Amino acid sequence: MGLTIAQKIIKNHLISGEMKVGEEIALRIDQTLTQDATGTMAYLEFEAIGIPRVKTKLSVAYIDHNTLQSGFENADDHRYIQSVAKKFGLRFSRPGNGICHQVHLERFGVPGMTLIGSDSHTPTAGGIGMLAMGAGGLDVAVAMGGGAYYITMPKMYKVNLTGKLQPWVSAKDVSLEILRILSVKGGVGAIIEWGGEGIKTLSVPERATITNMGTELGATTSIFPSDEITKEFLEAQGRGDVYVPLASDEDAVYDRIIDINLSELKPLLACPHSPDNIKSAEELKGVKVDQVCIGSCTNSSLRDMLKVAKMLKGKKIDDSVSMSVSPGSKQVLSMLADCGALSDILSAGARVLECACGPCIGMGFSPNSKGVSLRTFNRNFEGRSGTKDGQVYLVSPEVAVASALTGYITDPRTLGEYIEVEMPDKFKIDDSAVIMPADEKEAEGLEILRGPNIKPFPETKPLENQITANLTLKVEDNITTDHIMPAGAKILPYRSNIPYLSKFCFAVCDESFASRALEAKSSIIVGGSNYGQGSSREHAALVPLYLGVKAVIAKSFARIHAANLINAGIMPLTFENPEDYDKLSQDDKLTLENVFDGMEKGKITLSVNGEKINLLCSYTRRQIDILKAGGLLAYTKGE
Ligand code: MIC
Ligand code: SF4
Repeated sequence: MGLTIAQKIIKNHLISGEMKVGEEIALRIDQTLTQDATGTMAYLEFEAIGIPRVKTKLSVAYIDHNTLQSGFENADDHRYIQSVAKKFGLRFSRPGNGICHQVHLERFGVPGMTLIGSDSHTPTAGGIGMLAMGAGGLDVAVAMGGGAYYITMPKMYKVNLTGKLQPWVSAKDVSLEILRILSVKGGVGAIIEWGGEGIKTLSVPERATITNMGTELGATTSIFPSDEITKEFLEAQGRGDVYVPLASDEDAVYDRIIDINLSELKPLLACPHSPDNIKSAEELKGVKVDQVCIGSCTNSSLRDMLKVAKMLKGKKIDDSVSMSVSPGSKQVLSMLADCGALSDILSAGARVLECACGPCIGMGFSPNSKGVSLRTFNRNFEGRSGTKDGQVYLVSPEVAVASALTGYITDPRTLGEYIEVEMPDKFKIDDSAVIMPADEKEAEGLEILRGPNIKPFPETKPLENQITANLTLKVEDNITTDHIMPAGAKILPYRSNIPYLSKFCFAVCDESFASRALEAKSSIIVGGSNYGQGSSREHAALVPLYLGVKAVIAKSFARIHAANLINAGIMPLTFENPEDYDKLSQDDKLTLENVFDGMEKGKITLSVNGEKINLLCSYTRRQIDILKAGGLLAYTKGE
């Protein structure tokens, strides 16, 4: 039987396990990346594991999320990460060098290799045929130490593209169309491979927009073949030597095939507050727009920015609109400057922000009260922009600029003649903002620089066989990590200070949760389906751990979050009968009985109000041992 692209890469990197859907497999990891908001914790964990040097082929520590440095906290964290990188053998990408995924695609990604990153949009590198996955910081720390990365062998989906995008329709619309088809949970447990004749019309940056947003489907990752287009891109980046061709076998078998005709797509928008809440620009035309933001790891390539600049050239954005443009990398920004496109953007009235995540993670540029904000980003979860009642729509750069010019949601097809952009044969290569590690000898004498904001990892205890706890919070379907552990300018500086962060846990849903949980000492959270979708932030597990959460019972879980819970020693459990969700109420006293035996059998009994409810778990041997030890760190140290 033939293999898919992902199956081929998995086969080449398989350390243990069988490549059977649903089985746990262990993969050898070639490259890792971290960003600052998850990085500090990941490196503290790496230090705790106690390995003196990273063992991967390449590991990069990026600073891109919190670059405001509004107090000492971030500057301290950045200095810590920089000193760790130098000592342990990682490259350090300075703040301002760009968003990790954009820079990794440009400068470091290699087709056919495996990459894990402590950021859920790591699959962006699937745009050049890498098997790239988002993971919790602890999993990245283990991989840096040469350990395997464990996943459940995913199903294989194929999206077959035919036709060609019509003028004013873009790769972002392909992402939004697949979200419309599959929803935010439709990719859970699957790898999405993009293929068909239509892919020959898509450049690497367009492919990367699509693999980037595969994260919003809940997919394990998304991947494109590595072909002539990949080769051209790598050559233009001066990295032609890392090119290898990669394609699926003719007789590869897929669990599901979805057909999309690119020629039929229209400009789309994801309406508040979910990336799968899709409507067309035609339907929404006339909605007043207050703010437009262009950038993020989804749409910040040179190609996107040149298009934006061309659309804005000689024009003015509407007086009522405030617009920002954040180029994805220093390479993009300096090429925009060199060709004059930057001044076209500025002359049109847009603000140019730093090459960083910026508004995407609520680091400034929050919309006005109830403000309508059109963003070329990938997430529009409630409150993520920093304005609780902000109305965020996810759009392509074309829809964003068309709407900025008119002040209303505008179908760019009404703008008239289409604007084509030409890509350069050679990108401007300047890696001066990437600091190389010290050699092994020099590294021995180097000191790690720590600031007072870095607080220790929360205490963990081995699991108990009987758990009695209060149901301190009951939440609905599709709870995101932005609900569990919000980010934004006020909180992000404290990503290495779990006690402080804990005050904000679930604040979007219930401001009194944190104090209630602390008081209860031992608690259980109940959720609906797709609990923990979104970010890879392990803080969404470490903070509940600190607050005494022992288990989360939900109808279903998002992949990375479930893994992070187990890594933190918190049990993710699902209802055998989803209707039992209705039987539970906040403040119920819950008892999980015979936990050890139940974990082996895959079924644990919950006693509540004199009634018994069956809960399911399908932990592997390794996961049972991790949970029993009180989390992956304790388990790894005890091994
Ligand atoms: C996000 O887009 O939510 C983030 C911020 O990049 C996160 C990582 C984090 O929370 O630090 C992600 O996607 O994993
Ligand atoms: Fe940064 Fe936004 Fe991308 Fe997350 S989704 S990595 S915050 S740009």
